[in-house]
Amino acid sequence: MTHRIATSFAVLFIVATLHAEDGSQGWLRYAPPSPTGFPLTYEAMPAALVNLDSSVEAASAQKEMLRGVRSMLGRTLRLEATIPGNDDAWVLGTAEEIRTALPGYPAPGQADKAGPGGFTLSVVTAHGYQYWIVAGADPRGILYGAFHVLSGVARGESFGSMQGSQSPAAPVRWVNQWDNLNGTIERGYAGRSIFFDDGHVRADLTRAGEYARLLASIGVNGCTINNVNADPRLLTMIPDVARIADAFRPWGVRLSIAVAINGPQVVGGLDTYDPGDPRVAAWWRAKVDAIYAAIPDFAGFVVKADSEGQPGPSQYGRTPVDAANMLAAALQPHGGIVLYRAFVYNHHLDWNDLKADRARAAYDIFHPLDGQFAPNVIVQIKNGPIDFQVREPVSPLFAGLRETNTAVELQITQEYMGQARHLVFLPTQWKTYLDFDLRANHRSTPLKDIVDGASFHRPLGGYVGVANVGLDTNWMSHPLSMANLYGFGRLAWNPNTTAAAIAEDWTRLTFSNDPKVVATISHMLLTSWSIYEHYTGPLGLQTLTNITGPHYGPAPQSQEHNGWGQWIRADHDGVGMDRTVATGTGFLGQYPPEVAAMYTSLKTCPDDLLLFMHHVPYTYKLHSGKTVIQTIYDDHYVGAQEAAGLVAQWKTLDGLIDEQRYAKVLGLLEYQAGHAIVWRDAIDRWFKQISGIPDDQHRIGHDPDRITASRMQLDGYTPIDATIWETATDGKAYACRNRNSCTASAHLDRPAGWYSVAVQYFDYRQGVSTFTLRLNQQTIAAWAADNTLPGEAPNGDTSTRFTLDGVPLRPGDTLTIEGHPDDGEPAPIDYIELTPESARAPQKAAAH
Ligand code: GCW
Repeated sequence: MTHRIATSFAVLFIVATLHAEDGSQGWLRYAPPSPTGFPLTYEAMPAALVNLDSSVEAASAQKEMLRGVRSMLGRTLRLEATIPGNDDAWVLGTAEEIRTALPGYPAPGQADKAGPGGFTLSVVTAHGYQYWIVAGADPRGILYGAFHVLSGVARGESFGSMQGSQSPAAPVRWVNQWDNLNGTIERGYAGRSIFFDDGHVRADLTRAGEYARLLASIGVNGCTINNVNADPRLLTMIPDVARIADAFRPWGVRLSIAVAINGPQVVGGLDTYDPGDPRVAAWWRAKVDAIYAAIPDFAGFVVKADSEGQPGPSQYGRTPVDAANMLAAALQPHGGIVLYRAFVYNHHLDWNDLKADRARAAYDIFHPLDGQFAPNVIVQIKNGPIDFQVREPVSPLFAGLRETNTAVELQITQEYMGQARHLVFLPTQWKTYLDFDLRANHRSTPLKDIVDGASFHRPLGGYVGVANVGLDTNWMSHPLSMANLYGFGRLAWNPNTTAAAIAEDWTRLTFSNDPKVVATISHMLLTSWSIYEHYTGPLGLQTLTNITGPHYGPAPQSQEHNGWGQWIRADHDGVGMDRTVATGTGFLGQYPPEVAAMYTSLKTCPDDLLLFMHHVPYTYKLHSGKTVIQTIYDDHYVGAQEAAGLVAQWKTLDGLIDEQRYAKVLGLLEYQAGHAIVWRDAIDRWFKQISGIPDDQHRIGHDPDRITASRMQLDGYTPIDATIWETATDGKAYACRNRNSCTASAHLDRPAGWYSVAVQYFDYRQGVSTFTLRLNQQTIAAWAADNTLPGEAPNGDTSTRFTLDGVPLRPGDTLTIEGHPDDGEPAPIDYIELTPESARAPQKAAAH
């Protein structure tokens, strides 16, 4: 958090003049499109609307058209039962219904080319009247068409420019929610489950319906409501689950559940869950029949088995095919499908075995099974071979399954990507996966064409996004994280959409059409992944976060010396996993030959994945000409600088967007900029220590602007070890224990001038310690450590800073931090940093 002395009046004034927005509507705000910057073309819009289709989806489309047009354009459309012969009208219906009612459809030269789920927008002129047509290939298509129209209106597009046919790229466009029955969400960062509470389905499912509306607006057609680490008891709650399906149905979102393969034993009373046992298959058949009796449009099952402690077919010497096909057989008569996850690996790998490699697991297990899965099974494969890291290569399994349906699993929730506290726009990253050409059979086979079914002529397949929205009013906690949910839908609908188009459209819908707002936020979104990569784990090292803890702050050592296999094999001489066939784990041999050759050769292996593929000395020179170690150092300085730049960019929007979201995002970006410094310092210190190679710019460990607690005069504060040494200065935090308050004072000898004063401290999940900052005798700031960061000890998860700008300092001044512990949180501190604000005009800050 950053604060300024004596600016509260200005802030209050702004609050009073701007309309507040809470983010609950996501990108469906239906705000009036400002007429500045584009022509308003809706004068000619028909005043009537006819809906020819009787489906629930078309009823939603109709309601949505009325709501959107009224909200954006201030007009109330008149509903007509049939196409009026004496007035213009919007016409909603299936292409077939429209052809019957309006013989002129489609107008010459306007072929209706919409495939399943698709729509065609066009204008038909008959008896001198205009009919603005939203023709769905089916009921869902009508709904998607209506949302498309409304999105266009919100962005100031004319109906003319929207005309034409669109169809979704793939049939499966699902989100997975990792919601637990007790109401918590695994890797969810936006509050509790919208579906479950305390072991039950919530009585009030309003949010489930609102979620389905958001999903429908971006073409998502399925939602798996529970954690893939599945609780078998859900299988006993079908009547209640059916209520969620009822909330989804008007929006064309089909419900799916994740199932535990041991269900027959845990809740079914059998003494086995062996997929080869006929009693087990019969149990699943009966269960599935019961589900369809309650939920006729039930979509199917998602399965995580034999992974991270989940039960699986291996218990009985069976394979994923045995388990998947047994479930598929039960679902097949009803049209249901199984998404069987390929995230199966041994998390007790032997660190000492240089051939062991978690990245190999999915291919090693699933490739031999290619061609054996039932037609209604899809193998759901994470984009990369490890686990949603900041950068990974594409999983080679996508090219290894040519007679099997596949779907790509992308992670919308920012588990390894800053947990909705850091801005990371993921479509930029996803595009690098979707566009990556695996060169199967030496021809163009980009990932998007494989999962669409085009490359290997598969009838089923698509996109799954792990979303994890929660009860937080704005769904994903960080207002800008919603761009990731939106972007997932857009890419699942059309993977050729550019990240820039997604960023721009989302910004227009979510904030405003003001060109400055659009340009600024789009730019921030589009650069954010690269910024995050710079200050976390560059060169293919993975995120370098605490993989045995919350997956949040820096903790590179946690990757090593354990069974999880996220190793980077950093030692005194070099770093990186040798995954070559000749000398390494052989992982690269899982790729088709052209890709394997590209990664194997140091000449062609891209720098940004080098250390994922190779072990090299720290002094190895990259294509950029710089050494590996200097690149690691520099990238972290660049990244922290860029994160600070995000704050500056956002501040240029003050007054251009509502104060509520402006302030919320500003607070988050300031926190992120501070945490980027924690990341930078930790990773650079760690690599400097392990490599013994100095930074050629002498930055690491030389922070002339800092006064560490160890150099202050302490009253009550005592040193404790940071649990991850590199995340605090000299591995120590200073804690206030067994006292009500403690102080740390620094006597200053800085040149007189204006300074930004940052206090680096630790904020645990538990407890709300309070701090005051005094300049000589005067209190200049007070704040509370109330950010519930994911940790209970001083480390990179909890290290954070409070910043006060515009502080006038003179030699001889004393700055004192007074900490008051609370509930086991000992008001821990690390250092003060005094940054001269040489450019600042003195009158902008308050005198003391
Ligand atoms: O990324 C890891 C997560 C687990 C998750 C697992 C998976 C649901 O840390 O929380 O479990 O992946 O995808 O199954």
